[in-house]
Amino acid sequence: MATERTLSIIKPDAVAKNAIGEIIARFEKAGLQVVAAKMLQLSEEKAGGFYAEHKERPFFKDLVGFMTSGPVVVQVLEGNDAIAKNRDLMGATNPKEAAPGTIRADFAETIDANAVHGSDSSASAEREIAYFFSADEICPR
Ligand code: RTP
Ligand code: MG
Repeated sequence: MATERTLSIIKPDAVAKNAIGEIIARFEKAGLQVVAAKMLQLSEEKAGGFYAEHKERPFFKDLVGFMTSGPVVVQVLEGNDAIAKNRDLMGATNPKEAAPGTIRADFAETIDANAVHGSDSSASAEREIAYFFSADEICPR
């Protein structure tokens, strides 16, 4: 297993629920380290650019509307197998299908407001980390 970095976003629903700490605790307990973090209010342009791969999908407008509905916390997580490990911790996109004990099962209500984002491949992780962080904002430990 290689050491990897992945981008995590705690979405507006989870921030509004005051669940930032509980979610980050799950990453840390699973052996992932936070090496960069910031809270942001995304603009439509920034959120739309982030989810550009979904631009033609019917849910795109709602997705951008949701992601700009309140502040988010973006983080870079580092650790062994970080990309897949984070996706496992998150659970399925639709919280109704997410395995018990996953973040989405425990904190999310709907497929639109599903608590967290995580990069889905090493290519996405590289793009998404650079989309939010400059090199000097990442602090390896
Ligand atoms: P994310 O990118 O946010 O980590 O979520 P994901 O990989 O599990 O799911 P993805 O397919 O990338 O979809 C991005 C977000 O769009 C919303 N979505 N809605 N109504 C629908 O059928 C539908 N499908 C996706 C979800 O909020 C998902 O997180
Ligand atoms: Mg995705």
